[in-house]
Amino acid sequence: MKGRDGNIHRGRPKEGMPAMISHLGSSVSVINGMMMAKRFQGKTGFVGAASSGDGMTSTGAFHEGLNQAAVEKLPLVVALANNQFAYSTPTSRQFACADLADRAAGYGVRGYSIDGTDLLACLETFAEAIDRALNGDGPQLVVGKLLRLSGHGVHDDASYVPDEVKAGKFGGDSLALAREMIQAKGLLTESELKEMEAELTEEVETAVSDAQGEESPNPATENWNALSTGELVERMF
Ligand SMILES: Cc1ncc(C[n+]2csc(CCOP(=O)(O)OP(=O)(O)O)c2C)c(N)n1
Repeated sequence: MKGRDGNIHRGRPKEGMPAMISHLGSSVSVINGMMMAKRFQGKTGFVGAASSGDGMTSTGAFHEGLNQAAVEKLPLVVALANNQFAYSTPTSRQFACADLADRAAGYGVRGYSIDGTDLLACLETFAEAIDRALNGDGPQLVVGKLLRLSGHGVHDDASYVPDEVKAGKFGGDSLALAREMIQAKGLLTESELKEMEAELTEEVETAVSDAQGEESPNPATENWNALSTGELVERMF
């Protein structure tokens, strides 16, 4: 695929470029850092978004990140896809609470539990969560229940998913169900839907390609001052 820099990027980072092969648990802290930086710069009117799987919520990094976001009342919205399996581990071996959204209360965070295959429920819930985050309500944890219809990776045939789970309430294909709903409600015509899908695919591919085409940070020229200004550091030494 061709990035905005005109180069062809084939879905993998450039040679020698540090890459995060698994974001498991750490994405919340990265977003927190970006939001803290904006706060220090006096910026307002922004929301930070992080997405996670059910498995990621069992990592220490996720706990630390969400706790920090809650204490700092950061405008964070976490989209958590509970697809019932962390790789091949079923949720019964992953957490002991009745619903993953129950965890939110322990952090002092608002939790939402929704059917992740229901596009309208997702849109309404995220609109509310974003609004609350923007208006100073702190982090919002949205848990959507669904089923991963493929393996965790190309090497995984997902044969560990029982047939009754596939046939269960959340076993549908979210995209197919969204298309059906949009057409049943007459929200878009077939060709408008195809056009929108093509536009969104292009947008995502361009974003991935742009990110992969960016230069790595140069440690020698980066400003590493997190809590103080460069001016302050210069005055101290
Ligand atoms: C930092 C880190 N810790 C552990 C792993 C091993 N690991 C790979 S996938 C996975 C489970 C991921 O579960 P989930 O977040 O539910 O994603 P899904 O399997 O549904 O895609 C684990 C623990 C890893 N890749 N990286």
